[in-house]
Amino acid sequence: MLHKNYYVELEKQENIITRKNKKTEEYNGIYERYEYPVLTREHIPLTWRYDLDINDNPYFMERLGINAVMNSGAIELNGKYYLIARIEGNDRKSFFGVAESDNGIDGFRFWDYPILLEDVCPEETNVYDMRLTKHEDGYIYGVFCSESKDTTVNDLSAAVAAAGIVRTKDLKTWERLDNLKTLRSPQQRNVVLHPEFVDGKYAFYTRPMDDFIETGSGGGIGFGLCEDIAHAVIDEEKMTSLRKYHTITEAKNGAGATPIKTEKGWIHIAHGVRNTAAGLRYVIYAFATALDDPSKVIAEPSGLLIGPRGEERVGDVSNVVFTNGAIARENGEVYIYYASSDTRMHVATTTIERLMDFVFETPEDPGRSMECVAQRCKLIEKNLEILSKNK
Ligand code: M1P
Repeated sequence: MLHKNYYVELEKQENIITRKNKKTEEYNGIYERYEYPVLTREHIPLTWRYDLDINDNPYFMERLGINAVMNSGAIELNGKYYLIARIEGNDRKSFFGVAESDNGIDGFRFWDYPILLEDVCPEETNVYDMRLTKHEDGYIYGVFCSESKDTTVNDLSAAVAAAGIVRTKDLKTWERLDNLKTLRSPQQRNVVLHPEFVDGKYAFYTRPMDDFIETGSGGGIGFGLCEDIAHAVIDEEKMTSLRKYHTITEAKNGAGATPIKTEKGWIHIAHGVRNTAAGLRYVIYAFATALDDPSKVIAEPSGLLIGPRGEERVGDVSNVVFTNGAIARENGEVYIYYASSDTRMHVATTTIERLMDFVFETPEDPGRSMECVAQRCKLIEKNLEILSKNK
């Protein structure tokens, strides 16, 4: 016999999972936002949280609760949409779980078990934020943050971030490879594997950091090549999208979704961070790099692509939107998956054509208020002329 509350909770969960998602009224011409998050802590199977044995759990208590579901890698495989979600337990430890949907905007359901990674680093305490790359070598790679305690300093909170690497062909069996070594950067987070070989080598977007939180001398998103993916070592890191004073990337930035190949260049959907009196504010921005040199920025539209709005602003780490996964379909549709405030997952939909138009036709940030106003006045002048002709 099962506890009666099991059936109550199961029905509530079923209602959330089967609820149809709908576009919000918000309009910007670039993408559509959706009413409901695509993944929340309520989507986590009851079997992961409760002990269903009525003798051992007579009050039907959550024994291993889940705090949040966020930053998810994304991939389309055999016509289905998959998110490799970052799931954070009540114990603060994150892990990964596969959620599957038929349409990418609702109906995401977790597989029976979370992913149990090979335990290869005894010092590794936490894992999170997996980026998925369908590489031209035939594997699907997952690159994630592998966090350990920094034992070199006398500070209980000090940590070291490195990039862990796994690979799979079916999202079921995962082979763990060596963590990425970047010889010139002490810490790494937000590392993304480029889907194609560059000069015959594996290419990574990196995020050099001096410290666990502060990027310090790290100037932005880096780029480096390595010969052997199973024992990945990067010596030199070139810079791609740079952090800039008084912009959305002033404090830090980091690669997000695996770059999307278009006829004009690789489109990157990344995150930028600035500091405020209320703490760090994370937004999502886009830029493009050259097809013949994926480290070279060729377009960087001004400002943010997605910023936290409404309920998205509030959560465990408020005022944050963060992406580490997007799906670009063969028919040109693009699904951008993003988490809000380190608490839940959302989707925004657009197309490759619209993204290209946004990235290549939106003017750049001129860098100073006066020049920004002048830029806006030029647009207004053009529009008033058009309106006067259309009276
Ligand atoms: O809390 C906001 C984000 O902080 C980190 O991003 P970054 O490395 O750029 O500071 C990540 O840990 C990310 O998981 C988190 O969402």
